[in-house]
Amino acid sequence: MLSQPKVAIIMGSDSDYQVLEKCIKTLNEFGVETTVLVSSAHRSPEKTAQFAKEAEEKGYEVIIAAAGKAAHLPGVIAAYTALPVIGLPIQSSTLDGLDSLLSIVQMPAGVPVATVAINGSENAALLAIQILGVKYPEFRKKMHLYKEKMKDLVEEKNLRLQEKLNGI
Ligand code: RP5
Repeated sequence: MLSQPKVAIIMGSDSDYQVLEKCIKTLNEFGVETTVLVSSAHRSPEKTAQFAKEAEEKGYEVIIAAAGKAAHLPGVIAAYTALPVIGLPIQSSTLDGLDSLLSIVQMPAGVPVATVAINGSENAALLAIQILGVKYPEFRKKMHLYKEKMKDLVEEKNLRLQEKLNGI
C-alpha cells in the first residue's frame, strides 16, 4: 500500500496564518496530511534552507510557501529542493500584495515557483492536490468530484437568478 502523501505548508510569519486557514482546511478535506510551520527567508534563513534541503527525505511531495512583502520564501525554498513549490503571495502590506506577487512570480529560469493569486489560499491547496493526483489516482478522482460539485453549484446559481428575473 502506498503511504499517504504529505504536503508542507510554510509561511514567512504567523501573521500569514489567517490566509492559510482555507488552504489547510481544503487539504484536510481532501485527506492530505499536512505539516504547517513558520520560517522566514530573511529572519531565519538557516532554518529555511535546512527545511528545504531535508523536505524530500522527510517524505514531502509538494511544498506550499506563503509570504508577504519582499516575499522571497518560495523562491529560496525552490532553490534548495527538486520538489514542486507553490508560491502563495500574501496581501500583507501597503502595496496590497502586488509586491508579494511580483517577488514570487518573477523567478529566474531554472528555478520555477508555481504562483497562485494574491491570497489564493484555496487554489494553492487544489494545485497541490492536482500535482499529487499525477501519482495518486484517488486524488485525481476527488478532483473530478470537486469539479462536478462546482459545476452543479454554478447551475444552481443560474437557476436561482433565472427564477428571480422571471419574478420581475
Ligand atoms: C513576510 O513579511 C511574512 O511572510 C509576512 O507576510 C510579512 C510580515 O511579517 P510580520 O512583520 O507580520 O512578522 O516575511
